Amino acid sequence: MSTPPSLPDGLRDVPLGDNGLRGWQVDTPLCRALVSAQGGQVLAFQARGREPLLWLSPAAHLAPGKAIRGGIPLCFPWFGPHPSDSRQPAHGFARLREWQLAAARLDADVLHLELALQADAGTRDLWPHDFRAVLRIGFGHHLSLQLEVANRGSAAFDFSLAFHSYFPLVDSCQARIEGLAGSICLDQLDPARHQRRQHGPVRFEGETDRIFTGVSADCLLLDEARDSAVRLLASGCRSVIAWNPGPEKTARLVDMPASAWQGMACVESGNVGEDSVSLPPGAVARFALTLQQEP
Ligand code: TA6
Repeated sequence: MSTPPSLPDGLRDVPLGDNGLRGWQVDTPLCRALVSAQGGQVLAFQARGREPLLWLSPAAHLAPGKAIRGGIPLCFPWFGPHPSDSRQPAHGFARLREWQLAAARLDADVLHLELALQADAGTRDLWPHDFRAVLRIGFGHHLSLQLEVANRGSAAFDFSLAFHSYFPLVDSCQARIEGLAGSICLDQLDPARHQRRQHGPVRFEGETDRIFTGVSADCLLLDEARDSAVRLLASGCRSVIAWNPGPEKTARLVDMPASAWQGMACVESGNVGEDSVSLPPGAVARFALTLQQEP
């Protein structure tokens, strides 16, 4: 295990909850943020003079091996249920594993973190491939993430991924996503799983779970009740997922208060389903997301 880097000004190692999780508190002239070592998961981000960018459940589990509901969970190396083994964790294992701090630096008040996760016996039991994943996060006026996946094995492997971002809303029933009109959509709630074309903006009317593939993955989440928006600028990503659990599903989620569905929505950027990635041996793939609050 390499020696962790020294922490620059604006970065502190902190406990998360009281079950042994740890993470880092970011506090710079540009922003404050909180990151969990488990999952390399940004839990909170607030640029100076702005509203919080991300939503974190007040009932989120903060315990080893349990997914943390909120912020930006990283779904990797699969999205959704495991393709063939229902015993496997949903959305892959990356959000459940501890990522190592590989580098940290403060540059012109922007704090840059580099977190790494690489294959070990535990991951190979779940997914028999040698990989190294590096998550680079920039904390400035905006929040930016880059995931780099390297195939360190001798055979190609396929994976899917998503930055599963949770955003706060004044009222999810008065919110919409612009930028997906005309895209092909797979409604996860449609038993027939028919693909259809999205007409107009995506709205959250009760439980909403839609996967858009083959898109540019840039879109805008508008919070109409607050007249504000978050622009998602993605590169290397061709899928967007829109999710709100609605009242019935939320009532079944122990880590989410019953009314919380009205104050949040997920707009996720990645490569899922037919956009999944095949990575040859020795190759590296990069996926990036920048979140900009507007106005
Ligand atoms: O991204 C949408 C989705 O796949 C939904 O189907 C729902 O399961 C959501 O992710 C949350 O998943 P999680 O495992 O974090 O509870």
